[in-house]
Amino acid sequence: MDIAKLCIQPVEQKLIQKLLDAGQEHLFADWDEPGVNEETKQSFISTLIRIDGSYPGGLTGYVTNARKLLAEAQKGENPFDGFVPHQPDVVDLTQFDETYDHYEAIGKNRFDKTAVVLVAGGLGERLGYNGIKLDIPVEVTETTSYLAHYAANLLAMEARMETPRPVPFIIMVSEDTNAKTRAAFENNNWFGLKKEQVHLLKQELVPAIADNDGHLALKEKYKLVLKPHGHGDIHMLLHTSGLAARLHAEGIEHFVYVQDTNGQVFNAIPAALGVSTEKDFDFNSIAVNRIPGEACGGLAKLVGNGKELTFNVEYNQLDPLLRATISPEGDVPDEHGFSIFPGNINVLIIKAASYVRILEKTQGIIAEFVNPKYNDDTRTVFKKPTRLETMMQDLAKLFGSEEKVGVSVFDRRWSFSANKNNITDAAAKAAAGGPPESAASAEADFYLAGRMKLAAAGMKITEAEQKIILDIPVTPGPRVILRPSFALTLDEVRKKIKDGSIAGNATLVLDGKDITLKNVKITAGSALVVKAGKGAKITVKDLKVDNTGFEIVKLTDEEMESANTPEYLKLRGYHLENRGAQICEFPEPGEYTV
Ligand code: UGB
Repeated sequence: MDIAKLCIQPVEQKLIQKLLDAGQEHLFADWDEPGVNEETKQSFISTLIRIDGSYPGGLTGYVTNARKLLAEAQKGENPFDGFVPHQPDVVDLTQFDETYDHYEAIGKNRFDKTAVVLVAGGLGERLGYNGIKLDIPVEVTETTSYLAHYAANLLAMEARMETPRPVPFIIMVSEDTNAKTRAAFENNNWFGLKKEQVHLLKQELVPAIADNDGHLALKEKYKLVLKPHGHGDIHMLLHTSGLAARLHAEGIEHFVYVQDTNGQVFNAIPAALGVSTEKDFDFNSIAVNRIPGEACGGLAKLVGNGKELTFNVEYNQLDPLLRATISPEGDVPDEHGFSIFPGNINVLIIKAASYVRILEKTQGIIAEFVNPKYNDDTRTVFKKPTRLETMMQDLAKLFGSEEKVGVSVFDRRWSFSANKNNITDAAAKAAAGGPPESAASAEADFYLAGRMKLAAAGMKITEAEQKIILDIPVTPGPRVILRPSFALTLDEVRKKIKDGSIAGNATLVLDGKDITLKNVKITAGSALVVKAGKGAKITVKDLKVDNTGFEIVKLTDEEMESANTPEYLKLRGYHLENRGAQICEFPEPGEYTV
């Protein structure tokens, strides 16, 4: 192909020449003669230009990185050769004790120096939902979406600051999720947030690679095969957009990273921020006790080769590492039934100063890896094109001995219950004894966290009997929702709730800052919903709530099949019906007693 004859811009000619020099002639081989398929050619070149601009080092940098990583992969080297895993520096926050209160008290004063980063570029193939996961309701008592729930937490954080300032909310989207995420904000008046505090950063796909020589794969003439680069892109985007450095300069000291469907995450954030602050951790991973074999990485300190590094060993690499070192039987349970190392739930708290420095040094390209599936032992031919990937938690691999890397372990269902699996897979996981991580189990755990808060305040809880819905076990009640506006810490819950009881399938929803409950008894199946607007002070005292409440109603086979049933209900297999809940709403300022 004669580039000079192509009717394109100099910058495009330059890129094509660079690609030719980098051994990518096949991309331009057998092109049609000038005048034929010009639009398709132009669109192909535009794609190349776009990807070249979005990857630090450009497309040729990507090819160079790919060749290096593919050569290493071909040798089949063990990335952990010479390292032995040890327990990381752990702060145990699995109990609501003095230590927990201590860290929460520190963390709640740090909200004005915190930015929240949500990675939401994933399509959620395991869940198979026909929309963005952020739009799925985390609970169907009031049908609050994950995004609305996260936004409410940010507003509640702001409301607790001495000098309120909006909490920066950075959301990574992808081509798959961009338009719908924007629409969710626009259709809901930005969930009460200020438009300027929300930063949507879009990750681009990267080209797939056909072979060990780093040839970019073509789907057909003039069309690359493009694939996601993984959640680690968030670091690159925070660097190339200049946002991390700017927010740090504006006073942000910690970035908190969360995933798209974890309704529990803000329960743990205040105490974890307290840990990061007091221990001066540069990198703090929120973790849970891990069940052996589950799709959740293990956090370990790897010691060897003159180094000591604490990071997540991804679930597919953990068993071989353990077999080769400290546990010949592999990823097996300890005496408590848990895996040897705490489980990574990909909730990270990173100190802004160290983060910005590391981003500068690396251009935000964090520990890329490649995972080709080879045709045979010669490791020369791939079954299908592969691509470079990154995982956000791998940033920790760049934190050396000068930095402090630690782990804060929380009660699992208090801090993590994701909605990742479709009903069939979730049922299989439950049958195998693991967490189903489905819409129903995530919702049940959302209510459980509410019960844990009530119990910490001294309320008497009697749980409902377990129900099996679509082969997934759930504890249906009491369904307790303490909105972030009501309380963000255990200390706040304890100050606002005294005595009382709640039982069985009962429901309690508290929404608003100035609500106090004294000796409120909610009988099985009954429901109390209290909502306080700005300036409304409500005291609910010595009240026995005994009504027909909300009822969980299983969807019939017909409803499960029907196109009229919302997909978020089909993911659960039930809906909730209000049979006579006591709903007390006080939108106007004033003092009220119920
Ligand atoms: N995501 C993106 O934003 N962009 C992408 O390209 C891909 C994903 P998955 P995964 O929760 O237990 C992680 O697919 O990667 C977002 C950890 O690596 O749900 O299999 C996506 O939208 C693992 O150690 O998870 O596993 C979502 O918000 C363990 O912690 C997030 O990235 C595991 O999560 C995670 O994507 C877990």
